[in-house]
Amino acid sequence: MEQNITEPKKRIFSGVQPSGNITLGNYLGAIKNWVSLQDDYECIFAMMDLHSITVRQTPAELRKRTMELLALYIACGIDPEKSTLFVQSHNSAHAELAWVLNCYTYMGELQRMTQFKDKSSRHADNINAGLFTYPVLMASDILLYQTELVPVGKDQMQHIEICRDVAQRFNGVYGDVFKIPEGLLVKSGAKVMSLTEPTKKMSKSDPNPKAFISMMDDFNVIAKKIKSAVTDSEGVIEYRPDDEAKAGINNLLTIMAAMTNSTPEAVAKEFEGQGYGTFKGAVADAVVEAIRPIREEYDRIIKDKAYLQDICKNGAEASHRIAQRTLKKVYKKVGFIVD
Ligand code: AQP
Repeated sequence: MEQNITEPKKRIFSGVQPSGNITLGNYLGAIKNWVSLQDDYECIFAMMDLHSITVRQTPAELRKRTMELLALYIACGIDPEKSTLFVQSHNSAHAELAWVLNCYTYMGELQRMTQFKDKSSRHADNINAGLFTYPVLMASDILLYQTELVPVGKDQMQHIEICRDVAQRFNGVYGDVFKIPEGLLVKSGAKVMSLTEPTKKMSKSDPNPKAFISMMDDFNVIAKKIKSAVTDSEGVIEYRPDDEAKAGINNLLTIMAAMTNSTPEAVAKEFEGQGYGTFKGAVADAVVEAIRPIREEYDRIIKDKAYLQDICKNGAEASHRIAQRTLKKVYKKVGFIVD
């Protein structure tokens, strides 16, 4: 994606919640794409800990996973010299703008959100207001930085839409306060599905560990999970995205395509006439070989606590500087006293 070098770089914001160990879905749908965008855009990536407490977390584990997530970002290829990396809760502007935008978002809009419906059915004992207003905090994350592009997986596109609606509504009342962002999807891997229920998306908080591949899984566990992934009894390797009966094979084709920078159709052609066992073996090898160098890098980085803390500190300062400009503007527009 080339830009005219005389123009300032467009800004990108995205993040992942430290709500579990990152899955292959998070990697293929989001992080892998971020890596390739770093040279052409001004990138800001956060560890979204504020979002993660919409579901109960164990405090010590959340702290640990937040730093592990930072180490994993870097191990995946996010370069702290090129991109700003910070912990969401280290910048209070996110929560502050979210309060204001809560007052410009309608209950009806939030009630339509698939993620709310899904998570409230999975956590029926804890349907808290944060779970409901999650998209408003996400809109604040994005709008604070006058973000132009948000590289996310397909599951988050509905939240990007509501972010755009709220921003346009606010701008409609107060003038051009926010840049209207656009979502950016990868070609292959925008929605990686569960290995046990392939009509459902792969999630790091899935209670069944066989459903997802964690970037932290042992390599033999990864291979085993892929080899026992649910498929169908037809025995034909063909990409039929609209056929639910082929959801398992479609998913493995999508994963293989994302791993090899190909397309599911091309992968299906390559494995035409072969058995599911052979194909699953090849997918397992491709996934393990892609994760291996990331894990080696991760093992090295996670030991250097001072380095990671330094990145968090610098990232918090940099994000604060940008976010404050937007927050002050918003406060002024709505009538707060700003010095
Ligand atoms: N299955 C997926 N396929 C492709 N992309 C995915 N993403 C998530 N799951 C898939 C993308 O990963 C980024 C970070 O997601 P998140 O952690 O902010 O929240 P999420 O979308 O709710 O991810 P999970 O794994 O399902 O987390 P839990 O289980 O905690 O809810 C986003 O860009 C997302 O699109």
